[in-house]
Amino acid sequence: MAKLLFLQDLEYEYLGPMYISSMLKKHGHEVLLHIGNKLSDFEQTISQYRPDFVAFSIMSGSHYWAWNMAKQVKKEFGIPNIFGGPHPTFFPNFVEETGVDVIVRGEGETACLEFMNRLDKGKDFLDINNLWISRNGHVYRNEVRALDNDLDEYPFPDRELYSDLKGKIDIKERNLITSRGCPWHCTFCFNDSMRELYSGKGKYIRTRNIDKVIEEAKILRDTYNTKAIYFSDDVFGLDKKWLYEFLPKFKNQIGLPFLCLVRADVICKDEKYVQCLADNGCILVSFGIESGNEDIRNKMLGKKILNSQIYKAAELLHSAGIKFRTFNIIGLPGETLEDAFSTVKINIDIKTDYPWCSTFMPLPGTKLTNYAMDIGCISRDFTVNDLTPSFFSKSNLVNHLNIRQLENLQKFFQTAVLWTWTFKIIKYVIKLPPNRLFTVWFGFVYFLVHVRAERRSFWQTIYFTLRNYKRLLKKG
Ligand code: B12
Ligand code: SF4
Repeated sequence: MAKLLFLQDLEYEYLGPMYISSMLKKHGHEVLLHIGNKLSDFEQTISQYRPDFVAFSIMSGSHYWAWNMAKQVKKEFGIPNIFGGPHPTFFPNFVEETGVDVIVRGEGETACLEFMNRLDKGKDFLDINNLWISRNGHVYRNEVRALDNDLDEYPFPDRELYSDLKGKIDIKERNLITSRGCPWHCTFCFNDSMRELYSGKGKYIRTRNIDKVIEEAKILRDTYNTKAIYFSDDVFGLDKKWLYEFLPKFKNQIGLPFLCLVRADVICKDEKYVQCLADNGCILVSFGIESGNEDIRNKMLGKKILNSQIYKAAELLHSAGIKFRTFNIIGLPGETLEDAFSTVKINIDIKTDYPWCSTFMPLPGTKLTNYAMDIGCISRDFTVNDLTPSFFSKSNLVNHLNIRQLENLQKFFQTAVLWTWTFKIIKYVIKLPPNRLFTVWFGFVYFLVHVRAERRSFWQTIYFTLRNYKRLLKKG
């Protein structure tokens, strides 16, 4: 039996580590997760538990903290580290950074199990697929293995992994995933790169067995006192036949309200879809508008959704009584103020219940970032380590017309959409230099929208925000 200790800064249940953990525990290994901020928060657990490796699940922008922590753990305790998640998947050269030992690319259940089995048997692991290993100045790079075709072979995510959070934060609503993969090719999304990574390595889109999903939902409801389920599939119900069989069963056997992610074109191509969501307990859907300018949305972002489809989808959702949240991006390469205003306008027109907006996050290597480099608003030597830690903090674009005003508009986006009379004033206010007051105002409105959209408890969300504020917005 080998021992793994996940360290995490954000007080949030990540599905990735929970999937890894259940797989490892099923095969007799030990896994623990501890949430904290400074080394001193972890010292006692590390000394008592003595893991073989410390593990981190990381995203680009938020990887600095993990990297720093891994170095400190190694220095103080001599314990090596392993990193997984989107950041090492898409930026595997992270393995070359000081102090990094092992990274895992792509889906991690089987790879991590093989790794732990080898540790347990005292065998070397330099040749395990999906793993890149840094040792004695040399990097061992292994290919990704074929995707596991049957997601039902995985045990359910290990919800006990986050027992640390019990009583600390409000988890009335839990994430559950019914499928993996997405067939679209939006240029700003990880799916495009993920599909490329796995090209020729098996079926990319996989859907779980209906009864297994129901069984997992039952556990969430009965054992974990879950009050609502967030289906966190990239696009929920891609397979309509599956969906129309699943939802009535979900309503009859589980009866919990649910939230999900959809696409405006999927909604309006089939009226039965919205009705079926509404009839079976859907309380909120979220979908991406990204930009109000159709050319930006479709030519630059590859979204392939028309304005008319967005208007139609909103109409259908309003009449079915389902509230919706829209995702938007401001500060896209080459975007003018007028383009950004059109994004605000379309959200006002369709009466979005919960607008959401970030600045554009230029992940190096994506088509969109290459375009930003081509038109000169990001320097050619921009690396992932230059990213601001959050897409709510500051735009990474330089030499871009009106970028400071666009950055300010992101801070006032929700205000302008929800209280439309402010839009005219905001157009003037954003001409002022970015400042702390704007950030504080953004934080306040974001908080209100979040609490209402996800039906979070007001006080527990305040508590969470205060505890995690720095971690969300600062590097390291
Ligand atoms: C839910 C979610 C969040 C949640 C939870 C994060 C999480 N990791 O679960 C929250 C709200 C915290 C979040 C925040 C952010 N997110 Co987010 N989020 C997602 C989302 C929608 C789902 C994640 C999920 O549950 N996937 C399902 C599980 C099963 O997959 P997984 O997490 O990838 O895990 C598998 C593998 O990666 C691997 N693995 C993961 N961890 C580990 C660890 C080890 C040791 C091993 C061996 C393997 C391993 O094995 C797992 C099982 O196969 C994804 C999109 C997506 N569909 O993945 C974006 C996504 C992960 N987010 C993304 C980003 C950029 C962010 C932010 C960094 C944005 C920002 N700059 O502000 C912030 C971070 C803020 C902060 N300071 O922490 C990007 C990451 C891109 C990248 N290159 O890193 C994604 C991919 C969306 C996108 N833009 O395309 N996010
Ligand atoms: S539809 Fe959504 S999940 Fe799919 S590629 Fe586009 S942005 Fe990504």
